[in-house]
Amino acid sequence: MKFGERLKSFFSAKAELNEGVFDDLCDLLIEGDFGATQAYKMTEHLKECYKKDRALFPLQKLSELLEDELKKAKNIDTPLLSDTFTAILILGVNGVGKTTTAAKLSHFYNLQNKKTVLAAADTFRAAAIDQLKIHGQKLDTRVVAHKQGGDPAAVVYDALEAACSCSADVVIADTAGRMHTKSALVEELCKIDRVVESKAGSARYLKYLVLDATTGRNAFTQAEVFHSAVKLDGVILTKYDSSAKGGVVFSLASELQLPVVYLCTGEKYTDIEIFDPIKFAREFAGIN
Ligand SMILES: Nc1nc2c(ncn2[C@@H]2O[C@H](COP(=O)(O)OP(=O)(O)OP(=O)(O)O)[C@@H](O)[C@H]2O)c(=O)[nH]1
Ligand SMILES: [Mg+2]
Repeated sequence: MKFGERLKSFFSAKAELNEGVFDDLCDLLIEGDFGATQAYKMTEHLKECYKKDRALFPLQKLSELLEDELKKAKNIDTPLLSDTFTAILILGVNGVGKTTTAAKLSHFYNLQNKKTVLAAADTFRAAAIDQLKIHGQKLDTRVVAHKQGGDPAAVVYDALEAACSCSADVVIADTAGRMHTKSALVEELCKIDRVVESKAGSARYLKYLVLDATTGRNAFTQAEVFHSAVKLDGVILTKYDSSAKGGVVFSLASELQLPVVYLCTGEKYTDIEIFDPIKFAREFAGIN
């Protein structure tokens, strides 16, 4: 059951909105992957609003408060709205869906007449390069790759050169999964970041962190570590089609000012959409 449905049935089962209901709501929000402090603040705010206006529909008000939380994230243009050449680095821990998302983005931009080049900068995991090459073949998109064990920064460097020579609009670099708890891997990421930053020059350079929505609050910790290492531009939330609740999105916005840019809802190339904050807040609150 989607989280919004749970919230809806929670309220429809209540005869009156007393103190206990708001306490239970706080617990429910925490179950929906809200941080405890944020869930408490949100519930208190809702309670205050209700005291002033007993006629308010709590889910409608909750959805408005959630939208306000999402507005705390910075705004970010997608490459589709700009003619500036864009380099995108896809980051994240192991298995969250980075390679699949890199391919989905390539497909998404290609459909909008933006030429893409994929960079196989996961030189660490056996078969990662071939995995991206297969996507490249299916999508009829060029993949720049070196050998396994090579320098990932050099791969991105070459992909940027290749993109220049074939007049591509966007380079999408898939990187190796790295645990945020391993400092050596995070340091290696800083090096890749420095190389790409200097090579990108006047191009737009975006760093997107891929987060698996099913990992709940752990996704927030991952975002904190990656963001402090390389200053992220946005998040791509994957596996939202599974039993994911998604409350972590609100903490990303309010505590790290990080926007979710794309939402992925399946394994197909087409299972990606631009994140719509209003739609997300309404769905989370069970208002359709
Ligand atoms: N249901 C669902 N599955 C997804 C989604 N995105 C990716 N996957 C699946 O998640 C699994 C891992 O995807 P990958 O793209 O290989 O993940 P990765 O982050 O590149 O993994 P590593 O390179 O090993 O770190 C695959 O089975 C994908 O099909 C999504 O939005 N929904
Ligand atoms: Mg991968």
